[in-house]
Amino acid sequence: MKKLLMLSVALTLSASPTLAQDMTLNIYNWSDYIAEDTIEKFTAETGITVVYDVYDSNEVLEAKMLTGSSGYDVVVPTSDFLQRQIGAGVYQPLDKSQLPNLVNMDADLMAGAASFDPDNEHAVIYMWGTTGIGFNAGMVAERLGADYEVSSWDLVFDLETVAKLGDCGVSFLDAPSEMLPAAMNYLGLDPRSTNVADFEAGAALLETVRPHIRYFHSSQYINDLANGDTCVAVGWSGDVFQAQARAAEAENGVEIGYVIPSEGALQWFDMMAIPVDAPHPEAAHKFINFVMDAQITADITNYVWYANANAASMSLVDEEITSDPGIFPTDEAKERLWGATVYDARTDRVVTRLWTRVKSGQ
Ligand code: N2P
Repeated sequence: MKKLLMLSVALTLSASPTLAQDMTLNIYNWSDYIAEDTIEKFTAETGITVVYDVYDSNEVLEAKMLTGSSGYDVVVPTSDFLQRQIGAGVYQPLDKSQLPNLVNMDADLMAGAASFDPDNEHAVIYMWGTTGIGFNAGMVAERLGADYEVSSWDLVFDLETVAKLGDCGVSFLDAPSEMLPAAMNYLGLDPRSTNVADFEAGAALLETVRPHIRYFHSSQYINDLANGDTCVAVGWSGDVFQAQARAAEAENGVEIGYVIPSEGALQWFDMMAIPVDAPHPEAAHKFINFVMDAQITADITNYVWYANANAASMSLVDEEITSDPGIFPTDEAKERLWGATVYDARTDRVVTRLWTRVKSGQ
């Protein structure tokens, strides 16, 4: 009976391939990274049902992509990871004839993304941001003095400073390719270096401050900062602003700030791409095109507080966001940002080994 049923399902599917292909879409995106109504609107417009899963780490996404048969139709790797995964044959070229909204994209930012994906063949920018420091203004002032201005990586990398914050809770991202370069940069080394000795030096610095770090996690800090359960987080721009917004909404007196530290920070680009074995590539193109609609992208930015690369959306983005230098850095701050380096397999192994050591604290 079961066999028969399966056979009839298979027959139905093959009898109307387009219909079957178009009706569902499996999306795998970062957590806290989409407006509340984006998926609803997409389904209303297209009739396509969406299964939406989330992650908070490029490594987790990469493991799934390299294994294959993930079942996902749209995924959102960061550009350096994207490049490595393209090299592994993980993504299909986009059919740009199905993406008319590409005209909305900012040409300069897309040209920048093309350095990871020539001609933007496989991916479109979803959102971008920086990796900086989120902090609870009141708790930090209590411990470091009302005059202390949070503007430097000293807050988390200077042992004497971070030691004073240990009791209120400091968290680091569980993102080795972001944390190690930040530490290297603080030491005056090139954050884009792939020298083993430079990674070792960065890891040594992180191990020194490790006793004062409460946890390594890449999404938990949003709520913790918002609730006053932690006071400092190395985190992603928009996520820190979401913590700020949640605290404001809760009217709990918690005041959260975000800084791109004076020594500089990583600027990253998250890219929408379609796995080579995606079950619904046509629906995937529809979704990517839908996101590139000026209003839809503006709605996402207005909700998640991340900068987008959609020039046509800018006039629809809240002024509070476009004018915030933590979200859209000033030209002067931009000079201090660095782009991600693509690690080959050997470098990746070094980074993974050192990261395990830093996290375990031994
Ligand atoms: C969203 C995090 C996206 C930034 N929560 C990571 N590149």
